[in-house]
Amino acid sequence: MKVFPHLVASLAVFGLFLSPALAQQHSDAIRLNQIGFYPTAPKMAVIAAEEGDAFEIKDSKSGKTILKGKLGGVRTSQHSGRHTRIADFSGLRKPGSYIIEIAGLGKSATFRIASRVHRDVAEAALKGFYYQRASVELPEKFAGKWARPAGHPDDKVLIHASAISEGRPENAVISSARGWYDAGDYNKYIVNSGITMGTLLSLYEDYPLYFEDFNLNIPESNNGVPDLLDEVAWNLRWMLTMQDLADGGVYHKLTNPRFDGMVMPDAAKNPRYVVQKGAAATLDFVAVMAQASRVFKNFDNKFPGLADSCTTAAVKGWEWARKHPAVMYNQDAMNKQFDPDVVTGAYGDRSVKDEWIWAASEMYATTGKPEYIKEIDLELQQPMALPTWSQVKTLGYYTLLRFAEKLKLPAEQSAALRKNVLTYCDQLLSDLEKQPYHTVMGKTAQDYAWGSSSVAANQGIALMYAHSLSKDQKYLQAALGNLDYLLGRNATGYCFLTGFGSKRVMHPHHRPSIADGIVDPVPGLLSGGPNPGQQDKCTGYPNKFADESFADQDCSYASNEIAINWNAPMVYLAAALEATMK
Ligand code: 9MR
Repeated sequence: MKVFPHLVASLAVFGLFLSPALAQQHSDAIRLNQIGFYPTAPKMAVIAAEEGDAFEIKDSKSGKTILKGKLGGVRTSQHSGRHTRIADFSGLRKPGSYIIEIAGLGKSATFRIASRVHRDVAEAALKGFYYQRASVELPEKFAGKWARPAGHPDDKVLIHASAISEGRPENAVISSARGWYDAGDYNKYIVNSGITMGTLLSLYEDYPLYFEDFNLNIPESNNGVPDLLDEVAWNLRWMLTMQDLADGGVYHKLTNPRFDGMVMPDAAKNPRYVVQKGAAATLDFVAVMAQASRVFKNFDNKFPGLADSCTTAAVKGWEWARKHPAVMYNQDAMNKQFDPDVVTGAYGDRSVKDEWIWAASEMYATTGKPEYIKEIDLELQQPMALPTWSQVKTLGYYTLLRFAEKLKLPAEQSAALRKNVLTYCDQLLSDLEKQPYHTVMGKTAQDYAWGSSSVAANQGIALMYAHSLSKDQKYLQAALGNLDYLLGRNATGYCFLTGFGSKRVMHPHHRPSIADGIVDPVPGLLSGGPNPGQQDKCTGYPNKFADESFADQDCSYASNEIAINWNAPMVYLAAALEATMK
């Protein structure tokens, strides 16, 4: 092509050569919730640069300046030593679309101030579970461009040598269909389903009214049951099949021996097994079944018999765990003894004290029988532990607090539970003013564990409980701050929920998103987030700093996978805030 330099120069002056993307380019150093803010909420952007000392908020359409302010003092990241300054524009409450501009630095992408501003986020994150459904086709009507054929029918699952029992010899075949794929892989793990289901069922119990008009456009929508519970039922029905009815024990997981390749679900044809029963899986199962029986009791006409089946399953599981309290799932030991070797997600645990606390609390709340918690040390004098797949006692505390009055808990016990949660949240809040992103998330490097996004979301949930216990706004504001973190106010600048934000996660470690040939990843999935462990050894990490150790690459299973136990607290936090800020 012949080039006329003067013409190129003048066209460039008029911006005619700028692609729309470039024309809209915004400063990566301006970090904020890329979706927006509630009118009455605190509103902050973090400036991760040395430039600038003042900011302006402009109407995104007219370009008119709406508010001017000064940046706050310099804060230093404990992880990277980098400097940040806060632009606080909480004073702006008028609904609209805005950008923030820093002289010498540039502009942010457009964000909104609106009521119900996180409704789409909450809906999409819950719909994310629909996209994880195993054993069923996702038609275009519900799945849009991510429609796909059914995969993993799981109607012919083999009994692994580690899992034999009377009537179920090695390689006997059982049906164990439905359920959600755990994560970027296609296996189904009871332990991780446990915390996921507990979180979603608790969300329903804490905010039932909010889910009355929450329509996800899934096949069961408009069946007279909240979509949240329809989605939960998909996994619940699978979980029920994981109990060996001969003795009540629950298989640890349903899995291939090795991970499937990066293929679509229908292309994955490897044999699948249920493996060894264990105390952790069984107790998590008991907790979920007890809670589900309480919740589904109110929908008996829509799910005939389901609540009763859950109660029976819970009781049988409880009895099995009483008889086999020391059976731990140790994958390496199992592989030494049995074939084929299984090398998929282990979810192994060394102590089930916390699983007992959770299971006992749910059994007590459902049956009203105090004997379930009588012999259990609730460990209320110990500091609260944030829920993770391997540490679930606090899920039991949340349930006991929810039903404290109904169960007529002794005043002393209620007070201890309350203190446990509030003390934890007060510690989260300490030194908030010094934090580089003004979030309780990320104070210590330990927050950036594998799946750090779920740490932020679970801290947010704890803060929501602290708020409802105390009515103190500081907890609510800190919970909002962690949602801001997840949606962009963080040291990576990414919005961690797929399908959302101006700086998006595009390459999650998620088999369908990799294999489907569609540019956009499956939406509504929460990326794991920074993890300085960098166990995947991908080359795209920017550095080793805890808060920046994130690579938007599909090889990065340690920082950029998605998982149901991370999505569930994301749904909880977004929906609980929507319900509370309305
Ligand atoms: O979330 C799990 C994390 O806590 C563990 O450190 C990690 C390594 O064992 O495994 C994570 O869980 C993965 C599971 O084992 C398999 N499916 C994908 C999960 C998310 O990465």
